[in-house]
Formats: sequence, structure tokens, C-alpha cells
Amino acid sequence: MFTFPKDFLWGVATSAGQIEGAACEDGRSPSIWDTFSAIPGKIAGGDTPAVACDYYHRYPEQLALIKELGFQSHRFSFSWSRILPEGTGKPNQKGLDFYKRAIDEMLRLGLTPNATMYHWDLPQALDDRGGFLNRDIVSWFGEYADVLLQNFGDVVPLWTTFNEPIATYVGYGPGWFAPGRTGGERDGRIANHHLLLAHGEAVRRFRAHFGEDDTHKIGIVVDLWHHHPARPDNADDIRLAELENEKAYRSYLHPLFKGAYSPALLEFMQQNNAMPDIREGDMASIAEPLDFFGLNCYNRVVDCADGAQAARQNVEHAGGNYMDNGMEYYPKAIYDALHILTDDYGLQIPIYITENGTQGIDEQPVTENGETVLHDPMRIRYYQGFLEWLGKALAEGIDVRGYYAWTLLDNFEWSAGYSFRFGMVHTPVGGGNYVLKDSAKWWREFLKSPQI
Ligand code: GCO
Repeated sequence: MFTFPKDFLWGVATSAGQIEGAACEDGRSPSIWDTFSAIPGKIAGGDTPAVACDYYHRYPEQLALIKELGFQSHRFSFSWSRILPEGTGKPNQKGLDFYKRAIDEMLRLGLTPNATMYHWDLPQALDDRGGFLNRDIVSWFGEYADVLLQNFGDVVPLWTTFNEPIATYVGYGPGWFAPGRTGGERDGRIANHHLLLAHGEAVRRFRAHFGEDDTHKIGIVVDLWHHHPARPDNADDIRLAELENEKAYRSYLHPLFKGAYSPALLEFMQQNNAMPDIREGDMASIAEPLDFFGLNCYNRVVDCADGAQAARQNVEHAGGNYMDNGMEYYPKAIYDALHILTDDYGLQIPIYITENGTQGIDEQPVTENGETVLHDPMRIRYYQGFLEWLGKALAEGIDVRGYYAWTLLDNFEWSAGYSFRFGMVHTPVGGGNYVLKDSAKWWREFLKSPQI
């Protein structure tokens, strides 16, 4: 039995592009996800984020739900195109007012605001100017960060610059995320290099804004899906898994915490004509010291050089097992990821688990004894398993300060539209008619006395 520390921060995470809706209201301009979702075939079911959970109007009741379940913090993101419709220049007062209202409501409820500056929803106006392929994104982002800090710096104690840089790689390289550009490995790496520079720029603006005042903290959120070889003794599988780790999380953690791309990634980029323009001072400017690290953890990946089918069989043979949604149930992923941070990167700053959760497919509420309920035992098992492994890491002394479940509501799950349901609260598009899934009730009990 492990008891979580009293001051451990429990929260739920959301993001603007996935819950806010009100896409065309009060001066907001389109983001790349609005444009991308209008292209037939890009999003499952032809879904769009135009309405989503309508958090823009329904935030009071949705924040009240967070509170009612016993969470203490809300991790949310700002919509850049709501704040700066042109991407730069004159802020949209109505957009600023909306976030003022929402943050005031969080504070009134006693929920600690944890704000992400960028969660994948670049203003279309900036993508029209090259988006992350244009090195000017560094100053555009710096300007945006300043606007956020001037308006909300004081009332938000926890800040992150970017959520999951890999989404930008995916949006410019293979193109299955917005903006859907398919420039291949080269453009993916260029976009990521610029993103990392923009991150460093925002951290410097943050330090300049707060000066000696160190009561406000800044970090970045990276998702860590460690790749394992399906056949632990097979050289091809080992090589493949290693390369995938280099291309994914190590391509961010090395620059951020070691001040350089790894030799393996540099070699890969060289061989694939995918080397970004790395200028003098770039790496130091990316590696600005941070106050905390945000870890998004969902699962591990198992790679087999003989193809996906073989990988699956091998995992099953190795004793793995799968959930109803087709994902492997591997809660130790969180413990492994934390060890990678502390053992491979020597991380000494506090860590927050900024996302953890799993999706249901075809979840529907049912009526039982006159009550509307939704049974999601798979999700409860998932949360429980991950929390057990998190507890083990904490017991070993790894400095984790908080945990955010992903997520409160069923929302716009990017390319999967509304078909993947990640919420602990069943939510029709547009919000309202909420049904607490069993997992939400489980959380409400768990949070009364967090031990596992
Ligand atoms: C991510 C994003 C979230 C997703 C969640 C579920 O981690 O991909 O931060 O926006 O919705 O992860 O896929």
C-alpha cells in the first residue's frame, strides 16, 4: 500500500482545441485544426472541433465537475488564435476576457490553474506564413508568450510552453496531423528545431517577466512512449526500437537536457537529408534551465522488424495483454518513463505527470434502476495500474509533484474526431447531459484518501 504525499497535486488536463468550440466567436480566427478538419477524409467521421464540448460557454459547469470529483487543479491551454487572431499584433480583448473569466472561476473553486501556451492549434494566419517551417516562429511565439504573461502571469502559478512537440513533427513531416503538410523527415525536423527554439525563447521571456520572483514555475510537456524490441534478442528489433526512441522522445530530451541532439539522431538526420539549420547558440538557447518537467505517459510501443502482426504476437507470447480498445495494458510504462528521465537524463527538477488516460470505443450510457450509468472497468483498471507504478517510483524517491488524468470530458480527439472517448465523464458534442462514468466515481472515492 502506498499513500501519496499530502501536498501531491491531483488534476485533470484538457486542451483548448479539443474542448472550447466557439470556433468563430468573439473574434477568434481559425487554427490549423479548423482548416485541416474541413478537408474531407482527414478526421474520422468528418468531425470538426467547431463545437467540441463548448467549454467556451459551459466552462462554469465543467470546472464545477472537476471540483466535484475532488481534483485540485486544471491543466488547460490557451488558444493562440483566440488571443492573437493574426498570430501576432493586436490582442483580441474578448479572447483575453474569456480566459480571465475561466481562470477566475478556477480560482474561486480553489482549482490551481496550470496553463499550456501551445497545444497544437497554431493560428492558420501563421501557417500561411510558413508556420513552424519559418524560423520567425521563434519571435512570433515569444510575442504571444509575452501577451499571456502580461495578462495571466500573476494568477497562473504553473506554466508550460509546448505540449508534445512530436505533434508538430507529425503535422509537417508525415502530415497526418494539422497542418497536414507532407514535407517528410526533413520538414518534420526543421519544424521541431524551430519549436524547440521557440520554447527557449518563451522561457527567457518568462524569466524576464518574473525577475527574482520564483513563485511561478515554467516547464515543457513531452510524451514518452518508450519503444521496446519485440524479440529482446533480435538485433533488427533492437536496432529498430533504438532508432524510434531517438526519433521520438530523445530528439527532445537530448536538446533540452543535454544541450545537443544525440549522435545517433544527428547521424540519422545526416543520412536522410533531414538536418535542420542549427546556428551558433541554438542548442544553448534550447537548453534554458526549467523549473519542472511535464511527462505525458500513455503506453509503451513494441517494435518488430518483421511487421506489426509479429510484434503483437510476440508481446502476447511475452506475457503482455491487451485492453478492449486494442492497446496493450502496460502500466509499468510510467515507472519506466520516470526512470528514463532520472537515470538517462539525470533530471533533478520536479516532475508532473501532465497526462495519463485511455480511450473507450463505442461507450454508451445505459439505464439501470432508473439511473443513467456508464461502466468503463477498463479505464479504472488502467488508472489504477498506472497509479500503482507511479507510487512505486515515488517510494523510490523520484520527485513527482502531481498527476493529471486525461481527461475530464469526451472531446475532439484530433484525427480520431469524437470516435475516441477519453473522458471520465460521458459528454455529447456541445456538452451538457453529462454522465459520470464509473471511472469518474472511482476517482471521486480515490481522491478522498489517495492511496493505492
Ligand atoms: C496527446 C495530447 C492530447 C490527446 C491525448 C489522447 O497526448 O496526444 O496531449 O491532446 O488528446 O494524448 O490521445
